[in-house]
Order: sequence, then C-alpha cells, then structure tokens
Amino acid sequence: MRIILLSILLLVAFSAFAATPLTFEEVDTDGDGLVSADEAASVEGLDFNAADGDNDGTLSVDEYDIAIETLHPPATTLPPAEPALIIPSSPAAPTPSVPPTVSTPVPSPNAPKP
Ligand SMILES: [Ca+2]
Ligand SMILES: [Ca+2]
Repeated sequence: MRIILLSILLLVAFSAFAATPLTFEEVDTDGDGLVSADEAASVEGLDFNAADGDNDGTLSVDEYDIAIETLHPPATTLPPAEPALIIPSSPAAPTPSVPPTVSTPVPSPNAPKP
C-alpha cells in the first residue's frame, strides 16, 4: 500500500515538475499539515525564511500558497488577450453598423463656395 502511494506521489510530482509548482500536499511529505524547512528544500527557489511569515519554523498552507504565488505568478502561463481585441480592423473592411445603401449628402463639386 505504501509503495503504491509513493509511486502515485512520485508520478504526480514528476508530471507536475515541468509546468506547475508543487502543491502543498506534495511538499508536505510526512503529511503533518505543515511544511518544514527540510520539506521546503524540495521547492526550487523557495525562500523558507521569507515564506515563514510568523517565524514558527514551519509553513502553513497559507504561508506556502503565498510563497508559491510569489515564485510562480498565476498569469504567466496565459498570453495577454486584451491587446489582440483592440487591434483595429483594416480600413477597407465594411462596417456592419452602416448599411451600404445609405446615401449621405455629399456636397457637389460644383456647389458655390462661400
Ligand atoms: Ca510536513
Ligand atoms: Ca509559519
């Protein structure tokens, strides 16, 4: 049973290694609900002392989540969508709001100038 659990943990940890940061459960290897300095050492780039906000020598779920968010800002994987939406369409494209049959009064070139 323990071996199966370990294999699953390893598999999850391995597949998650490339793209996403380790979850609290993955780092808390002894399952005591806290991440010790030793457990935190498995998280690349994690500054344990900076993450341990209340200086009790362990990381709570909240402290861990804050530290991971600092390490891996959630927006980095998504490309910004806004700029693509405000790119103006080409001037030659017809505007759907204006029907093509509308005749706007155009001043005749022969009209007398003031
Ligand atoms: Ca632990
Ligand atoms: Ca703490």
